[in-house]
Amino acid sequence: MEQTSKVLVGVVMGSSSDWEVMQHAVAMLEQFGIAHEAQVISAHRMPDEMFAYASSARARGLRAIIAGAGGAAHLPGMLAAKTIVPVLGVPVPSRYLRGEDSLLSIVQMPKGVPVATFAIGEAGAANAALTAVAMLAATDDALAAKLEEFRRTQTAAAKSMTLPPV
Ligand code: RP5
Repeated sequence: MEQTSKVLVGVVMGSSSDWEVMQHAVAMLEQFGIAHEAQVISAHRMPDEMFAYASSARARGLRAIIAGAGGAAHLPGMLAAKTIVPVLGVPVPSRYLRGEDSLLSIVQMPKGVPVATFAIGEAGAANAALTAVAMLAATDDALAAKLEEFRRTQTAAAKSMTLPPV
């Protein structure tokens, strides 16, 4: 998944079972041509690797980390505890509580250690990527133009929506 240019956004998730949701973040980054990487890093099952990833993120040039996890979703918060690179948290739907557990685990960070938390599931994953794009677009006019075009296309699609007769 790693690209040739310098990786700007890291996408991590607690399990390969999160991929179904998190692939939507990766697809959006690819749509905008953002150099990224994607891998499994489990907070509970790979704590040393998680700490190493967070500790080295800034020095490696990452400008944002998109972190998805389900259930007791500690990955985004623990990454945020170890780096000042912005962490965008995606609650992955869980088997028993439909991702409400994931959402609450990610969103309720203590004051001083922020995780920007998105919607549960696919929309959250895509929007986390779009937020990373917007952050990068602050210093990249070509990327900003692409993002404006994306929004225009979306608006045009909504305007052309019709409803079936009653
Ligand atoms: C979390 O536990 C992962 O993020 C995943 O959402 C959940 C279940 O993981 P698996 O049992 O499918 O590996 O750590």
